[in-house]
Amino acid sequence: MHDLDLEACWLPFTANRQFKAQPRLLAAAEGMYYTTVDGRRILDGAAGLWCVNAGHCRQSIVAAIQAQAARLDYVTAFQMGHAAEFELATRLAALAPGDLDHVFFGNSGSEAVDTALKIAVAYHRLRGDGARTRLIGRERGYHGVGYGGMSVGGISNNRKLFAPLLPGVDHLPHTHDLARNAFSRGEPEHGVELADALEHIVALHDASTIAAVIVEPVAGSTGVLIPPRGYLRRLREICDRHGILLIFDEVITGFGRLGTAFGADYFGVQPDLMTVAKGLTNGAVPMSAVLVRHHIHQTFMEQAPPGAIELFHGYTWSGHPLACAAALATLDLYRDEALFERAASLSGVWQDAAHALRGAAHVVDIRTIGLVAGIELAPRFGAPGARGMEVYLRCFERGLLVRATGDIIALSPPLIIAPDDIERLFAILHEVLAGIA
Ligand code: PXG
Repeated sequence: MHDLDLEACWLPFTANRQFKAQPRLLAAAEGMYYTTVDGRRILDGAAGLWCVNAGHCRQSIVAAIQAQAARLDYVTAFQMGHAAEFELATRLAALAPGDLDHVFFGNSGSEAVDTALKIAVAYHRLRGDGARTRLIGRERGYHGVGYGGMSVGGISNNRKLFAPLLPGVDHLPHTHDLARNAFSRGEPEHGVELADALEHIVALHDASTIAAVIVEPVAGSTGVLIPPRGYLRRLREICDRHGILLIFDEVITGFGRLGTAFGADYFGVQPDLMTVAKGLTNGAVPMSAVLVRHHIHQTFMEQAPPGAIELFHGYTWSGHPLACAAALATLDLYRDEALFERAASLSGVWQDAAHALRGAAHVVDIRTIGLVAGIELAPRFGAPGARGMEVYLRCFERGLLVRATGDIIALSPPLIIAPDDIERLFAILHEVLAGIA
């Protein structure tokens, strides 16, 4: 590897100069572990990046991709199809809660989000409610990096250099409340009233101008922000009262992360549209999807003249055969190994282990839900994020992959993690925390 030239590749969301001075290169993966180019094993505490829910390089997924690549490599999804995309859509519709019974395929979470926002605005327009164009996101929300997702997103670093963003976007306040909710298990007790901010936005702009609200059921990227008890239900009620569509961005919470198929199931709240990606193919091939409720899809089918295209939107790789093959094999694994149920039954052990870090050096909050944990550290004076980054780097040296976002360590292992790996993971993290300033 000494002759590998790192210069030309511009890595995303990465300190490129620091990385290239001290690169971390992975060569292989299996089950719960990566192997580095120099042969070290790394326990995957992040499921890659919240996506490898069934563990790495699962044989049935590998075989399905290989067979599909040899049989039928590519089919345009425009006025054309292949069996796997229809089969996959049917299975996703059956897995999804309520009447989310139509599925539009994309290739990334960002594309799914932009697709969902476009469907929401177009739906109102088709019904003759064309003034409903306003989109409501949330502070600290992450919905990918397209102009739509970035605009409804609420992370300043992701937005500030790229203006002008979409006009007509407002944000709900985030729900993070260390003073009242520190060290919560599951949904924190305080903060349901934060959903009422939507009523204020409605009062300001009038409901007749608002198309949709988009939130992550649990905000992942900004450090595991779990909704206060009753919060999502109240958002749903306010949306219903005012004819506003509710979009759940389940790119992270989908496919068992919370011990249920989707976050909507965990919280018992029905969204009108749902975006998924990541765990859909176990990370093996890029793919995303938007799931849409029956009446929304029906509106498009009824409004366009017979023979006309109903939605002028789509991607060259929508429903790509390799992605469909990977997704079908992934859904089989989730079902056959009962991985969502496994996540639910392991969740107690996982959360106990996470909360046992209470009192460890620098830890100011631990929050857990399903097979997720957010460990918030006190920032170093004058250097926010530095401590989180050091923990990330030290963990990697010690053979553990975590995700650091600012000074929050996010943990989200593959759902196949065994109790002894849970113990190992937190033991490494504990030692690392004890060893840094
Ligand atoms: N929505 C949500 C909720 C996400 O978590 C996206 C959309 C965008 O997906 P794509 O496939 O376009 O990347 C995401 C992506 C992190 C991290 O540090 C999380 C994501 C991306 C990058 C970093 O937790 N999630």
